[in-house]
Amino acid sequence: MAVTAPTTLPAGNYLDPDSLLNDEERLIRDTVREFVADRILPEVGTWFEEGTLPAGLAGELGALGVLGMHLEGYGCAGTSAVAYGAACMELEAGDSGIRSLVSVQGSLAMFAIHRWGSEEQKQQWLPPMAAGEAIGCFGLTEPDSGSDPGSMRTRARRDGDDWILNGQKMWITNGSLAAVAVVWARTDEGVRGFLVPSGTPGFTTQDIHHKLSLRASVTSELLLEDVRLPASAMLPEATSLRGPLSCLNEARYGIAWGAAGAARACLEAALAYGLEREQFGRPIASFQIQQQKLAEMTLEVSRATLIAHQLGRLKDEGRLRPEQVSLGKLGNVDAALRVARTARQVLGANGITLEYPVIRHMNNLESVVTYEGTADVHALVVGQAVTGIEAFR
Ligand code: TGC
Ligand code: FAD
Repeated sequence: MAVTAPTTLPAGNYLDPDSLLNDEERLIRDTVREFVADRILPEVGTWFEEGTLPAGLAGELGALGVLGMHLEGYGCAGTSAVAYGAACMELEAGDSGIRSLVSVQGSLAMFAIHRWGSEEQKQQWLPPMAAGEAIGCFGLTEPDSGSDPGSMRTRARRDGDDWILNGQKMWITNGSLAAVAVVWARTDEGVRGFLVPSGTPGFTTQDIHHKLSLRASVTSELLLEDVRLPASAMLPEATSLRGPLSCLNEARYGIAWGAAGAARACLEAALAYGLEREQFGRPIASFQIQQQKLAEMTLEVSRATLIAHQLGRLKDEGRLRPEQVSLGKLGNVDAALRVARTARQVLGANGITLEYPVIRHMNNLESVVTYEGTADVHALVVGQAVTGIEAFR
């Protein structure tokens, strides 16, 4: 018979990272956690299985106040970076696909307009995007340009005052849902960004099916065939690859937090299961091998959470560097994948079903480790930062 004593520390808050949040950040975190518990967790297994998202979800996330929440003005809340990160953590504890919807909307599409757009573009698009009435997507990747976006083939050429766009974008989150696509294209003046409203003649989307990962998320191909846009559709301030890459920093920052949330959800599921499930007359959590797994998962979640907080603190102080974001994205997604794979084993056969969240997180994280810069790309960024030697080419 196992000897049991009261638990003394919560696995998901072992080093008390909650104490690093101020009152406002904790309130925002708690509000998002409650939304995830009430609205996402009861249904997300079904959305994942069916490969769908409810049509009104963006509006609900807008009402919750998480779309572009860290941006200032234009209907955005202007919260701290830590508050935004804490929200991402809770959303991804629900599902990476839901965090993706929020990341792409706020950190990629809205940030691109906020940082690089004209005043008219900001007035037109940001308020409805913050409310979730207009969804945005971000088209950088192409079939032959993933890790190396500088090799993009999508082209924009001037025709009088207009621009004509031709090309193809691939793997675009929210693509077919979007009222506006931020499309990056090569021009004679360098890489420029364009706002392409849905319904523009020559602009079509096609959803990508048969995904076994990030199923509660829409992923599409964007096709641009002689798409004519007025001069006012170009983001005036972005004049090189620096434009889109600066947006990626924002989304990667949210992912570093989000991955820690997915890991925490897997750890908590494994712990609850281990305490409940009995084999050989004892709860499986009473066996040393399982306790070692639980201890290692607790360590990974604690480390990832503290890394996320430190990135947030640096960001709020205006000192966060892209190379530091790369370390956070690399380390936290890797940790989350290891936690998810370990947790899945703790659940035995039950670990392969959607009755429990673990295999859903595990499969989702295979996308998270690939998008927004693969683990290899981020390792090379960190490698360059510490050696001074570029190893991409
Ligand atoms: P490189 O020559 O190094 O840089 C070109 C210009 O950009 C500047 N720069 C950055 N600026 C801001 N933030 C960053 N992270 C930056 N990285 C580079 C750089 O200073 C330079 O500026 P300038 O003014 O001198 O021209 O560019 P490179 O072609 O050698 O590429 C470097 C590399 C490999 C790191 C970059 O291409 C890269 O990050 N590749 C990965 C691509 C990627 O992450 N794609 C993501 C697409 S979006 C997505 O996946 C959404 S998923 C949905 C979700 O988020 O949930
Ligand atoms: P590749 O770049 O072809 O890489 C293949 C392999 O080669 C990887 O293991 C990579 O690490 C490795 N590799 C590449 N270069 C090097 C090198 N120099 N040294 C060593 N190894 C290297 N993109 C968008 O623009 N917008 C989106 O909204 C978006 N959403 C996405 C949603 C999902 C679900 C997924 C899966 C992807 C999404 N992407 C999006 C695309 C994503 O950003 C790319 O998949 C990613 O950048 C990697 O590109 P790739 O798939 O072409 O892989």
